[in-house]
Amino acid sequence: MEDLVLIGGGGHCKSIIDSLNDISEFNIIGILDTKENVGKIINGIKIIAEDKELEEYFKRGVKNAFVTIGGVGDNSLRIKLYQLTKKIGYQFPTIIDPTAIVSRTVKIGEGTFIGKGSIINTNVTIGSNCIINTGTIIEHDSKIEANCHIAPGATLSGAVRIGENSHIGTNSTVIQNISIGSNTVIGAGSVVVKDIDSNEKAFGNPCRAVKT
Ligand code: JB3
Repeated sequence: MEDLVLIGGGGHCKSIIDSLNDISEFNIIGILDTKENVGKIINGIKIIAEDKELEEYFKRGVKNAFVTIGGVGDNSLRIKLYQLTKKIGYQFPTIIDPTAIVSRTVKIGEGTFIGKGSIINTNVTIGSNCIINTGTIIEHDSKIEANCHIAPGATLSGAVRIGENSHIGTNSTVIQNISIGSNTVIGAGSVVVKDIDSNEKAFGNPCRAVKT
């Protein structure tokens, strides 16, 4: 098994460790987190160091990393850590929970996590460093760009397009052929029946952008 270092030791990290335990493809050498958390044990895995040790671990031969910080709405820290880690030379696996149903025709970028019970139908494309969280449904021909978080229970119907860095809230519904732009947050439980632009915060049924 190849060595793997996780970055961020919170709730989302626990979800990913749980999936990795059922995949047994990687040897998790430890978690990197902030100074005050070094030494803590998260689902049986130790927080071994701060981010500044990433280069040292790479030099020692650890070639795989995974960003296990989640983020609800603001994923700037996820993106920063992903870019920093990639620059050092780390590779990022795609982690798919064994209970997810993923069509053979789906394309998934590096560093993306597909959570328990998700259903990803035919011809879907998902970019890098995304979170497709527990129990989501992504229907045929949908396209999700990099750094997106599709939160638990969200349903995207056919040919939906989500721009990069966007967050689709827990249990939201997006009907077929809808486009949602980049850097946009869709609030939990929304029903999206019309396109939503980039850089918006939107919520409700029907989902409407709010002036911030
Ligand atoms: O909604 C769901 C199902 N999950 C949420 C997930 C998507 O996002 C979850 O409920 C949380 O809202 C969030 O999960 P996350 O990111 O694990 O949140 P939290 O439990 O607060 O853990 C964040 C961890 O990142 C903490 O251990 C922080 O100390 C750590 N952290 C903060 N800044 C950092 C840094 N770790 C590293 N390596 N580097 C940092 O700069």
